[in-house]
Amino acid sequence: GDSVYRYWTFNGRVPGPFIRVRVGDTVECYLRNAEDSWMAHNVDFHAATGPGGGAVLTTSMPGEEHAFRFKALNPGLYVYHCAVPPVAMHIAAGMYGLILVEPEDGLAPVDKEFYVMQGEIYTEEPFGTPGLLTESYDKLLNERPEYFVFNGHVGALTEHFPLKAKVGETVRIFFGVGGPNFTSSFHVIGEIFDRVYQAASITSPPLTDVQTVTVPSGGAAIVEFKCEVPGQYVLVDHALSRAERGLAGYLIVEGEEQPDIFG
Ligand SMILES: [Cu+2]
Repeated sequence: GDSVYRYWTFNGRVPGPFIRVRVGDTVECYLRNAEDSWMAHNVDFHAATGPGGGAVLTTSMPGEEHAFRFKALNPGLYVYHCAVPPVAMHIAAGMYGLILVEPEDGLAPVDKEFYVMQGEIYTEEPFGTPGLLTESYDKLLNERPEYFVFNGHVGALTEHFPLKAKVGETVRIFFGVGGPNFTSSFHVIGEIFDRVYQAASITSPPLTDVQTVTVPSGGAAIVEFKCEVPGQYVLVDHALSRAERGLAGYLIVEGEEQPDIFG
């Protein structure tokens, strides 16, 4: 049977919605906490300049709505998350996402863009136990997750929604780590990142020809590469024990074999 985990979410999904604005934009955020919610929630945008990234201004008890606005001063790819204490619990429960602040001239065009976030799930039951899982506050505080996941659940980017591209296309992955605790060694097996915007700094020149990029909890990176050879590629955190706890995604590249490059 399936393992089931009761998430807390932004807009019913994990990660939360991908938000895309431009530097200089004023972002208006309305946070409404559902009537049947169990507790207060809020949102801290790492893209915001101001106390708590908006956490205090948006703190909402069940049934309440609060709004605030911020001017996006710095381009980049930023994490947002709930910041109600214990913050690690709200993040582990699924309350994280990414907001892209594009530079004045936007990002260079690519053929495909993807949104991938890494997170951890802490449960009383061991990895793979079927049925409704119980969150473990003890394992959370000891940083002993049972699950590591891309986009919210085991299999999200493998059997359910693999990334897809064609030979010759350029791919951009907006990669973030919700965490709450573990740094990712993000890698795509069989590919080399042509460009990496390390720490998601878009205003710095990208690194070129990179195998693995370190992405801290509460941080992000943008990676770009051309798909030259068809086949199945595997997104991983190269701390590969985590692959045994659910952390993997597929990029499926379709097209003609390229025996002069690989074969
Ligand atoms: Cu929350």
